[in-house]
Amino acid sequence: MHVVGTLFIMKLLIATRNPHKLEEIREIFDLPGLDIVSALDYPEIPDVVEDGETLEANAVKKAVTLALATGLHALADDTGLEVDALHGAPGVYSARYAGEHADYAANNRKLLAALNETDNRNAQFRCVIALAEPDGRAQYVEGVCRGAIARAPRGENGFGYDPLFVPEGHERTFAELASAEKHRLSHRGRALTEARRAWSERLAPEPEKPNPAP
Ligand code: ITT
Repeated sequence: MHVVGTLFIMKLLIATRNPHKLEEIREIFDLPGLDIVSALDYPEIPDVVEDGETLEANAVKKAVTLALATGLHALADDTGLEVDALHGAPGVYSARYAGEHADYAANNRKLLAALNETDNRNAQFRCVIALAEPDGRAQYVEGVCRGAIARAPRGENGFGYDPLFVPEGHERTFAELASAEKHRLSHRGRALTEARRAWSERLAPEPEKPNPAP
C-alpha cells in the first residue's frame, strides 16, 4: 500500500483472464483508492486449473494461487448457470459445457438442445467471489440471480449465456439490457455488493493519519 494525497491506494488483483468478466468487475467494484490489475497483467503466471467440484473451491483456488504468486490481495469470481430441469447443470462446468474449448455460441446451442423437450425453463446464475490475502488466507461470498432460459438467443450485450437468460420479473435477456441494468440485478452485482459489505475494512481506503507532533 502507498499514499497518494490523502488516500491510501491498495492494489487489488482480479484473478481472471476473461476480459468480459474483468470489465464487469471493474464497472461494479470501482471503489475509491483501489488500483485494479488482473491476471492479464501477469502473463508469466500459468493459468489456474479449475479442477474443483464446486464454484467455491475454484474461486478460492484462483484467488489464493494469484495472491501467493504476486504478494497482492487477489479477488476471484467463479460463476455457474444452474438449470433446474438439468439438476443444476451446467453449474461448475458452465465454461466448458459443450467441450473443453467450446465457445459461447456452442454452449448456448447445447443448452437449448438440452431443454428442447421441457417447459421448465427456470434457472439461476450463481457467482462466488473469493478474496485472498497475500499470505493465502481466503474468504468467499456469493450472489444469486433467478430467471429463465429463453427459447432462442436475443441481444448483443454481455457475454456467455447472457443472450439466453431472462432475469426474474423481466422480459428482456441480460444481453438486451444495458450493462448498468444487468449489474443492478445480476449474480455478479449482488456478490460484489456483499463483498464490499463484508470486506469494506480490508478494501476501503483509509484517510491519511495526521503526522505525530515532532
Ligand atoms: P476465469 O476463470 O478466468 O475467471 P472463465 O470464463 O473460465 O474465466 P468461469 O470459470 O467462472 O470463468 O466460467 C463461467 C462461464 O459461465 C463463463 O465462461 C461464461 O460462459 C458463463 N458466465 C459467467 N458469468 C456470466 C455472466 O455474467 N453472464 C453470462 N454467462 C456467464
